[in-house]
Amino acid sequence: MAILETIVIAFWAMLPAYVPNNAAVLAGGGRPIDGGRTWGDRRVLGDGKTWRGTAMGTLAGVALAAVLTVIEPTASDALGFAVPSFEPLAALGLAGGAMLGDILASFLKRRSGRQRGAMFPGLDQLDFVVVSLPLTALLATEWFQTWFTLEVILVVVVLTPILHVTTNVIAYKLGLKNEPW
Ligand code: CTP
Ligand code: K
Ligand code: MG
Repeated sequence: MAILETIVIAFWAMLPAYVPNNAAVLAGGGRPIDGGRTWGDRRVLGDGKTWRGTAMGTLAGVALAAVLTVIEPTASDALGFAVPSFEPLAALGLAGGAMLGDILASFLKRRSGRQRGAMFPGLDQLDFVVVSLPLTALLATEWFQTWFTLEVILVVVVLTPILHVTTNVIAYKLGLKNEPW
């Protein structure tokens, strides 16, 4: 498979996992998931993980997967190779897994003494991949095996941190995010 083709497929397949974090930034606020609870002298998750942000982020990812599924035949035709359409469970695994990964990362940040908004290089850029891919493999196994070949997974692991850093710097410069990571 040509490298450019692999990159396009990887990006397309991951879009429902990329959008939730950004949507959560825009839609976040309100009641924190941990309800303000602490474990020891630290918060369990912190004020940066809210019910509204999580729900809207997941919804945005699933909605995008639906749109991509509608335009997939046209896109595949125009590209000259097939890009994925999304089964409902694949959409849920990618979007929900991305939010879950972000929440688990915050848990690890609090446990390791990092305040809300502190950076955790590596984890910040890949937390949502680490959970969304296994969850999707579990929920939509055949779909996952069809699209997430070893080549696609390798491209995802390289492409995701680059995209993550770029979008977060843009969001920070636009005043949408408090930190550029
Ligand atoms: N957000 C949210 N719910 C989520 C994820 C994000 O409401 N599940 C919103 C919050 O307003 C959060 C912002 O998006 O402050 C930025 O997200 P993120 O960088 O993940 O959170 P941080 O505030 O940096 O907190 P943490 O240190 O826990 O990552
Ligand atoms: K994060
Ligand atoms: Mg942050």
